[in-house]
Amino acid sequence: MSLQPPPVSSRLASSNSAAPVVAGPAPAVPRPPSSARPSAAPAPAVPPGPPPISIGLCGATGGGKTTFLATLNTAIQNANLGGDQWTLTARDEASLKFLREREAEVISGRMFPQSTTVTSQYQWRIDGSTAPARTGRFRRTPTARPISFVIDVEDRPGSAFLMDDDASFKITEEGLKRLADASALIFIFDPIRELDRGDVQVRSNWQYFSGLVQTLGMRLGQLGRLAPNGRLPHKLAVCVTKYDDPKIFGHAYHAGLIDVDADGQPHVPADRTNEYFEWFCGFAERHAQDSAPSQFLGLMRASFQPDAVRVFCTSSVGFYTEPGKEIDLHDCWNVRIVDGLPRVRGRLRPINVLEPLAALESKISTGAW
Ligand SMILES: Nc1nc2c(ncn2[C@@H]2O[C@H](COP(=O)(O)OP(=O)(O)O)[C@@H](O)[C@H]2O)c(=O)[nH]1
Ligand SMILES: [Mg+2]
Repeated sequence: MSLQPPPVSSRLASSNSAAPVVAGPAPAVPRPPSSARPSAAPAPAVPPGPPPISIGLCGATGGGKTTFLATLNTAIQNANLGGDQWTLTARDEASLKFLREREAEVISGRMFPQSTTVTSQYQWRIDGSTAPARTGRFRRTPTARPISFVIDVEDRPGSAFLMDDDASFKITEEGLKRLADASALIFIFDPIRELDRGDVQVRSNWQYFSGLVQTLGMRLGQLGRLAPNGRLPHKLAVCVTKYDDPKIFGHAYHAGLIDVDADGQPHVPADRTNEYFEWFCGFAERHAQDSAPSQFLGLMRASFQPDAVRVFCTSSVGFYTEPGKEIDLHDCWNVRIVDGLPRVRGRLRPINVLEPLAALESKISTGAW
């Protein structure tokens, strides 16, 4: 394995230690399934099974929300190859169609999903176990716990989260209600947006997050559903994604924030994700010439219960490894540009796609992440 670090082109920020996010004692009860569906079609009969956990999938346009969903089944199959035992089952035709079409597109076609223009609702049942398989992803869990849950998630255009009358896509009243009623939010934080926006008028991740948080706060406050300390009641997984991108990876590696795991894939250790996020915000602020990334951190910490937030370092495509060889850290970007468009280069190896969902389920069902 070539462990020589990739070159670094600019100075690195020093890493700050972040307060660890610890589990709180009180488990929240999953909300009952919402009867609302965005389409005008009559709601189908609810299939038997565990009650859905309603998850609001949020984040800026182009951040990787649809890719995250499109790679979920591959994440599950890869975890099974590593010793876990998970199944993913679509609960309705639309969810099945998305799974089959997007997976074929990204695996066989090596294409990323087209940009999302309408809102679609999906429900997938996930069954598995945290059994401490020797080589499995979830091997840190001391005792086995059978897991069975349904995620109920909507994929919508990112501009919806600006909550702005001028935005190109305006969220419906029903969509807003579903986000307010959701047990959990997943916010896909797009680091490339921060690095590329420069001083042009491209909105930061913080503006999307702020639109979402402020609007939900007002809505839930009006309904008397904020926590006694004024915070939102949701569990929050912030997926800081695309860390595979060469604009970030070499810098993060040199900052000592990346380990190469037994599976040969570079990971940010699970107990250092807050540190990674803080490091990235400092790094990005030198490119962006404003303080939006730090504003994001501040808003994240102030708007949710401290034990209700967890940061994940996600790459939906993972890292490239030449078949039959070990990873070359100088040449491991799993994306290549063909005719100006990004294409998946090799085998798909999603990192921290299944994990945030399993962690949210655990937090909601047991009170512990
Ligand atoms: N490097 C890298 N790029 C990604 C990843 N996921 C998505 N992308 C890129 O981000 C683009 C937008 O992704 P998409 O899922 O459509 O974003 P959405 O608008 O939030 O749904 C894709 O076309 C890819 O170029 C990832 O894991 N790594
Ligand atoms: Mg999308």
